[in-house]
Amino acid sequence: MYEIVLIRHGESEYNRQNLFTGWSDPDLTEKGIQEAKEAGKLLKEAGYTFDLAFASVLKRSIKTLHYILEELDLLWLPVQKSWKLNERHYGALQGLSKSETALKYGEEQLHIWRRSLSVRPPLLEPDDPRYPRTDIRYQNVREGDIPRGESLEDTVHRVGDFWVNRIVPLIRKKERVLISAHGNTLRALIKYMEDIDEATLLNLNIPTGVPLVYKLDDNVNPISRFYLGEPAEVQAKAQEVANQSKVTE
Ligand code: DG2
Repeated sequence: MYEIVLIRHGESEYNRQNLFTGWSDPDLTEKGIQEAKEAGKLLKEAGYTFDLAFASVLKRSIKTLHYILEELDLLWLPVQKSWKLNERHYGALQGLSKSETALKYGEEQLHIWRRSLSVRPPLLEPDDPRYPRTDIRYQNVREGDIPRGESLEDTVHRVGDFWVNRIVPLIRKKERVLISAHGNTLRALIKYMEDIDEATLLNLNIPTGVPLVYKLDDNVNPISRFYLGEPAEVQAKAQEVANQSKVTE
């Protein structure tokens, strides 16, 4: 039996302002830093340690990992960063207010854009400054692979591919792995691993900065998952994420 720990980064500046983030690269807020440190403390208290960690190439994921590793006295740990763990690309919604978008298009449409499996957001135009083709961190990514907006299903493909080819072989070698990623990257991974139905997926909200532990069987298939931390607090944090679709938020 194996175990892996996943975490969504702590609160970012865009989360605080309730803006669609995707591949935008805002920093952590002070609260986000505290959430990351708290996650590190929880992991330490529960006796977790790691051999290797993963992050996306976005600073909220990288810094969250750094604060966790600092709490665990594991700052020396090898870290692999990949764009394949980036947040789902939110297309032309990136940078817009979620509550103002709900006001303009309705809460139902907003919920579909945020939580459905196959609906893509409005796509970025290729000449949009938010299209990251010239961003040096993506210089080795094939142009056709750089998204202009993704459905969760699109994200499931790239994250699933990364899981199977880059992470599962390490787990089989008994490497203890920690992954610092994003709300929809983790929803995509959960969808990939458990093949949960769309109704469940629509209501699956990942709180910021709370470690999510997966128990895996000998074939690296999931047996169970649970959050570390006080269940009522974790539930309240997940509900906060759900409420970001509301006009009044
Ligand atoms: C959020 C998730 O991503 O947003 O892209 O706005 O995890 O990087 O903060 P994260 C974003 P929702 O899908 O919850 O609206």
